Amino acid sequence: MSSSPRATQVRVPVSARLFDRAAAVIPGGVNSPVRAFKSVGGTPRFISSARGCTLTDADGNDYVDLVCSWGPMILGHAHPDVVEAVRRAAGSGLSFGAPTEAEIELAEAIAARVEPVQRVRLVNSGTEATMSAVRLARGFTGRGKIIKFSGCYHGHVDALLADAGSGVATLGLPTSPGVTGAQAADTIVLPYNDLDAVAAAFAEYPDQIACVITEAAAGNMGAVAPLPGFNAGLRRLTEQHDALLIMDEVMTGFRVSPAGWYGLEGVAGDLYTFGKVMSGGLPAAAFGGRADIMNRLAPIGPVYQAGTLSGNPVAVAAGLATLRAADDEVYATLDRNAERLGALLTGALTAADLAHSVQFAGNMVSVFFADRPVTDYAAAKASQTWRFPAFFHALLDRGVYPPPSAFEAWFVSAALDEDAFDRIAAALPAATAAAAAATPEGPSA
Ligand code: KE4
Repeated sequence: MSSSPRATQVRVPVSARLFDRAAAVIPGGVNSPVRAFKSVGGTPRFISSARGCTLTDADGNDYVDLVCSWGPMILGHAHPDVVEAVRRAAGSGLSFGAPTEAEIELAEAIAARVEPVQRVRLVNSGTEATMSAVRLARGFTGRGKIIKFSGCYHGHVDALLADAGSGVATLGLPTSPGVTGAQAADTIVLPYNDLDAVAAAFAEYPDQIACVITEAAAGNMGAVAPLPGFNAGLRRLTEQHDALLIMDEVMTGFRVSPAGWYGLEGVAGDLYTFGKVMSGGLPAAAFGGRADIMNRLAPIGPVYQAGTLSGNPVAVAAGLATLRAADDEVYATLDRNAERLGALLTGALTAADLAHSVQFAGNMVSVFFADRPVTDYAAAKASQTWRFPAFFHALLDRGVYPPPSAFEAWFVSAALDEDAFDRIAAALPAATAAAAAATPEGPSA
């Protein structure tokens, strides 16, 4: 598979060869679509190693990492405490199919940080977490319909792929073939940040809606924070109609504060989903919430949910070590780094006289080429996303690696240092110039 016509200043012959070889055995050459650079063009970088805030690709090029594995790496890569915890756990066995004390410790750590979470079940991915939480909400309420929001992404769950964000938005897929009408029929998709639409849906479907699932703060259409009162309004409407509120904190959880978005806003969900940071970058995730709801889960309740590797001791060790190392100074550094990145972006985009909205959802950052703040998916799609590929590649060519999509949040780590910010600052003038020179037709052939 050859890369698209985009030229890059950086030579990546090894990544190009690996991409061609990968495509011969892995669909699209990647194991998750957004990694394929489809919306920005060019050759995906095959990463050979990472340390601190630096990624190193197979050609030996270094990059300042602003993806952080899509969120997990708040401490930076190969943090010694995390690596040592993983090494020690691995040396005691990789998987037992039986309970371990460490799983209790991780569940306790999650519950201790997020006050509404009384019970936790560990799973292997955010998708499993949201799929399980929705099934539990339906089982608990006896209702079938669910509300989600356009542009929010909750993993590749059949019922939740409608008008989703992240890779679905990145690839411009309206939804996904293979999701049958029956599977999607009970999913009501509404505009994000629109409480009137939520109230109208509850009025239209009285006693039929099991839950509202929302990203506690949206990161999968780019960083779009809930407007003041939106989450509180969801809380009020779900309580009023005996439906459950599922706060999807897979992305925000333990990143935007020690208690995720809940720690910033204080609106309690009935159920939560977590992933990413709580896994330390290994495959672990969780869902949790009110004990009276969670106790409906097998083996003590009738709602079935299971997983061969759920609570895997090595993944749990990485998650525990990450949460334990994430002290107040780490969170203060994450917030400082996000603000500094945002200020550099705003300064460069303003100097280039480009219409822009640099937006935050806690310490998650995004750049929209728009002349006003983006508050929902329609506005995100209406922004000048055609400027993003040139902006992205100009940064990548200069050793800065942001998410390869206009519909993703940028993630800082506490490992970003002065050299990293110097490199970002040095790369931005060329990036904003490239964005300014871009046209809706894309790069000249
Ligand atoms: P996973 O199944 O990918 O572990 O988690 C799904 C998920 C659920 N909820 C939220 C709020 C999420 O952001 C995600 C996954 N996030 C994307 C990044 N935008 C994963 C990146 C990818 O698909 O490769």
